[in-house]
Amino acid sequence: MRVSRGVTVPLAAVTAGLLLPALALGPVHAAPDRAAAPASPTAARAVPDISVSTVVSGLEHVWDVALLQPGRLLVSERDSATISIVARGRATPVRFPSSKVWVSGETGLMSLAVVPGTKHRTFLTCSGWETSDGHEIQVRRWRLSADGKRAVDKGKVLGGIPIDSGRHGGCRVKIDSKSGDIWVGTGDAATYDVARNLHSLGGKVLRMTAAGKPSPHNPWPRAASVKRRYIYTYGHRNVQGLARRPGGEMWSVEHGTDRDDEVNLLKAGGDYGWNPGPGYDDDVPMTDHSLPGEQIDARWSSGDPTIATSGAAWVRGSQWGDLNGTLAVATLAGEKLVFMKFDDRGRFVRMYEPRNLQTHGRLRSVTSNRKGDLLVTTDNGRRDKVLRISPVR
Ligand SMILES: [Ca+2]
Ligand SMILES: [Ca+2]
Repeated sequence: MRVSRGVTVPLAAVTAGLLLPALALGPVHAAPDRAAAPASPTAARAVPDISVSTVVSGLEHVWDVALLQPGRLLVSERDSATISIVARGRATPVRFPSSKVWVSGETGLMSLAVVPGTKHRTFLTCSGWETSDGHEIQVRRWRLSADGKRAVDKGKVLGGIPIDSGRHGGCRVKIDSKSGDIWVGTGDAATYDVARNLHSLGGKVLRMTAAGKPSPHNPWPRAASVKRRYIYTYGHRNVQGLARRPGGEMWSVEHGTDRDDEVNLLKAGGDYGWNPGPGYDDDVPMTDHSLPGEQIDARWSSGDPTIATSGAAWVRGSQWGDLNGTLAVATLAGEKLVFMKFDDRGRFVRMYEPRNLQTHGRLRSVTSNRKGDLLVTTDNGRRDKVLRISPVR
């Protein structure tokens, strides 16, 4: 079902309201904060004021944040291929063989995920990686020393994710806290024959067991092509965010071309319709229904222009008021954090854009902490930060 292809944010909200009047739970225009004129004072009061504080600053191209013990974070910086432990406002680099990380353009040291049940000692990275005959994207496993000063390489979890110039390297890794399954969102390497190619790991969402084997519940668990066994969904351009809705499905967030960023609800075996054709033609639709078979439309699309949607997390906790249960999405070109409300069936309802989350430049990743606060990374290139976003109680 085609839900919304709004051109601008308020229009998207209006469109959703027109299409789905019974589902417009508040004012149909985007009412980002108290400063916007509310159509319904009751609804406006249900959106809390939001406070922003700096967890750590002085970083460069912060890509991701993962939770260690309370008060401690693991943080990656893309271009310097740095992993740091952040505590009490200070970032202390972790020693590891960072010279093996392949850095170019959009690719470098990207996503992080701490493995549940390892006392916060084992974690995964998704990064560019030097190989004997070139470079690729790899998911690798690491073990932190007891003092946290170094990380021992525990080897490759999954390699062979393609990357060429460094453009469209993805890469998001998430671990299901219950099953231990590893999810990886990849980019298409800006190469035309990757995203729909079921023998390639690029332009996909992949799912593995905790041991790094293809999930036996994937759509093609016994495919002759081993790579195909890892695939959960395909036809993606450049997956930047993955977030499992509490009690529900995995969702992806990806970059559009010069239009149509997408938020997708993932269905096993689904084709999300990116096929840039010979020569890498960015003019084709982000979801091209003229392709053979069924293509699945985005649940939200930016329209024209893009805002470069990136990392995302579902917001948890009654302290968030109307924002509880929304998808918080970081945007790079848009330079803002937005909250997207979807109904129980995954249909877009409206967008909230708090004004004080529009003044921190490019935003890359969103992580929900144990209290339900959001940890957001900036990606401006210098003086980058990890921000804590919380509702004012
Ligand atoms: Ca698509
Ligand atoms: Ca079709």
